[in-house]
Amino acid sequence: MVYKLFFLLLVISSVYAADHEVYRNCSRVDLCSQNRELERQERYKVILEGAVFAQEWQASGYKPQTAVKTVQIEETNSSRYHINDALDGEPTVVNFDDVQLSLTSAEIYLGNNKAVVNVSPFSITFYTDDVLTVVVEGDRLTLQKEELHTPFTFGVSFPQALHLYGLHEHADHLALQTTAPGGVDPYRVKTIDLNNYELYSTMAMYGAIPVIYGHGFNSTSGLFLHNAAELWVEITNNEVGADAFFMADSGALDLFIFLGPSPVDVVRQYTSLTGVAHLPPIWTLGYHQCRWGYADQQDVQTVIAEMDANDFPIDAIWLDIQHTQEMKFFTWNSENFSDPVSMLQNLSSTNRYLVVLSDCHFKKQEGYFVYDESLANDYFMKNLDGTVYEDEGWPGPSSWMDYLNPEAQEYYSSLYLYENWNDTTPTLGGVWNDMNEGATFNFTNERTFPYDVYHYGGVSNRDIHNMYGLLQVKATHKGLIDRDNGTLRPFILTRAHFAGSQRYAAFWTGDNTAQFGFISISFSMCLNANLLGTVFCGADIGGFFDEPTEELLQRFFQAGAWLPFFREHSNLGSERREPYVFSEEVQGPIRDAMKMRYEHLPVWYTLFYEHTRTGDPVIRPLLYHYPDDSDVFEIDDQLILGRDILVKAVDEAGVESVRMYFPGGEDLMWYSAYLDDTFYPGTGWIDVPVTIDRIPVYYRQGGIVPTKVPEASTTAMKDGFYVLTCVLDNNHTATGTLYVDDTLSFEYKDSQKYSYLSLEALEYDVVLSPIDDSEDEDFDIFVGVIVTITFDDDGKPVKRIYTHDVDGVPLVEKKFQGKEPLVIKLK
Ligand code: NBV
Repeated sequence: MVYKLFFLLLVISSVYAADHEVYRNCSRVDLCSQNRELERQERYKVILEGAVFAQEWQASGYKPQTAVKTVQIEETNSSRYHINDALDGEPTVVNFDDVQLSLTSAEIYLGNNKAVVNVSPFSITFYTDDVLTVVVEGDRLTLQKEELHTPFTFGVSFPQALHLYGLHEHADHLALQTTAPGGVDPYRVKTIDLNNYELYSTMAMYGAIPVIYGHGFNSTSGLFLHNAAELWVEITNNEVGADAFFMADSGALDLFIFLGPSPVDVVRQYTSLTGVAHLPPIWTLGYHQCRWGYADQQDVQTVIAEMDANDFPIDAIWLDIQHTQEMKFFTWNSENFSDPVSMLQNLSSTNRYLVVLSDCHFKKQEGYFVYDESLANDYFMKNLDGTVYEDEGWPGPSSWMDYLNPEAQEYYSSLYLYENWNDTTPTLGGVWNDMNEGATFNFTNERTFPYDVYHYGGVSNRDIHNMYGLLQVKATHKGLIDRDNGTLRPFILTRAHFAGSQRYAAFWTGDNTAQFGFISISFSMCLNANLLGTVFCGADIGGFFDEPTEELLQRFFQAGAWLPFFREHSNLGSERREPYVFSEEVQGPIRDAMKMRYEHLPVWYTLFYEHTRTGDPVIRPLLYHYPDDSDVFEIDDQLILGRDILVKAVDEAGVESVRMYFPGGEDLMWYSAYLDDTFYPGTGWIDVPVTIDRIPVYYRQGGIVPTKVPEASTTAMKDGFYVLTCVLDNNHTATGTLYVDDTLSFEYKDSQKYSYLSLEALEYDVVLSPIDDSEDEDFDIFVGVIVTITFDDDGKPVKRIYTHDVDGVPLVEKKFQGKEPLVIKLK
């Protein structure tokens, strides 16, 4: 009864605007209000005498040479907390080419980069090819010491930048807006369960990635503050050049500077430090059906049956908190989920997976094994006086696992083992770690942990608040790896995320609202995350809060199908909105959007693989591939999937056309992905007609897009043949890539069992050839259909569809296998 009342209150309190009484603005947080208007003045002197500049850190991985610099500024005998776990191992160090010391400066040379430490006024300036790109300003540097923590501030300017990007997570435009006293609050970077988040706001949200990039013509650079305390960042966009003023609540001033010089370089430099996602199991790239409200095992079966009966592809169904016994994670509700194993077997017989929610707080109840064992072993977070920290969570009074404690991590991981989590099987293929910002139901403290709670080793939450979620998913990830003896790739969805979380989990943009603006903001937020290495991102299709109109739902599906993580989800008590509950008229465009997603799974999978090699984003803002076209620097309601597929979100009701930007210049054509012979040159803004049936999606001329015929699930599609659509450029060539492996295991990594192919079309030849020398003999690749698009002398597209080669041999009879290139002659 108590819980029912609580749910009711939650639903009623949803008024679709964040509660500004609960969530503090700058004026209510000392760190921000006391530092924001800090005067510029010289406070510190650099003593160069005896200084040693011997080496610099160098990121490991695919190594853009010499582009990552570190700067650490600390008091003598400092007690500042330095975080672990964000970096993907220790970066390697390299020697500088030269260091020149004078009375006024130290000049440090490496490759085409130079760093200069200026004594007075103190600053550190970075140059690439003699162009000044990053300035760490000494006149806004402060190192403070409070009784319980160590705040600091510093300014950084990007003299070449026209815009700044990063500082994820905010429901804002991709290009950061100017903030200033009397105007917009600084960007707050703190993991918070921001209920009812608003559009175009600088308020803190679930994720916190303290990375900022500056981008202008021919120049991109960036900075990563390796620190997990709360931050506020004031942004000033000047006519040319942009500044950021960082106010940090605690911890160390530990910076990595990225010297680019292109957007591709900075992203690779950052991901070479903090790591990349491993390949997701392919089913996680399919469609996920979720709602807070699948309350019994029968519902699970019915939803899957209805999706099948109505021809909607699906790979996974999700259970929210209701699957548990009294909100005790790692248990099943004995009444409504009385036979989970049968439920899982049923799912498995349809090739579908289950994902279930598991939070990080545990019911304070004697007899609940997780609580008892954690208490006995000292695995919970503490108050200053050493007692166990307790607050309100789902189950009522709860305690939170202290993942900083290595033994607690190990214990938490072990909970995922089949022998510890009763009635689970590999069909329970994924785990959803929600509320791991440290969300609590304590409204007096912004619904999150207070700072005076403590972790293992007496570390204050203040010093690691933003990485609590990272620590949890790290343990979940290990748990799932161990559970399946390293044979299956884990899938985890996390709400909180930090630098490095990408190595373990996908994330979604949390509790959004059923409004059109939340469609385009999902593009903007996921693009930002993709630039910061956190590629596996999606949004609740339809909007979590409120009820979408049918048109809104259709548009959300159409856009969401082009985000890496593709899931419908809705609030408790919302109306059912599985695609099949609507009239056939409404279902049609949704079904088409979902099938379009499944059709393009080879593209998604290949891009995720390429991300594991390079750190490149899967979805990209236009500026990533067109870095010198300043018209695209602020576009964030369009994305490019990889290099070749341009997508525009339709985020207004009742529109008959949308304004869309086509990049690349007049010699580059963008051809309709629906193969309906519409196309546009890359000459900029164009009004593109739209109907409710589909949103604008275009293939880049010069690209080859590998697809498959969509079926009911990714498993059903596994052995299907490929369709290669080649949009030939003006030289009659096109190129692409295709990656294939067993879709589920780590053999691609551990034993090089994969095929990674380059695709080349030249006139009437299409050639598939291996890029690497891998152990690829297990994979037969059939190309059943080749579509070529050429442009005739009048500039009109000509589409040809081939199912046979020039000798009349059906294409499906020719397979790529092993290491020999496969040449297909069409004419
Ligand atoms: O577990 C319930 C919800 C979940 O459906 C949603 O996706 C999360 O973002 N969860 C938040 C807790 C809600 C607390 C009010």
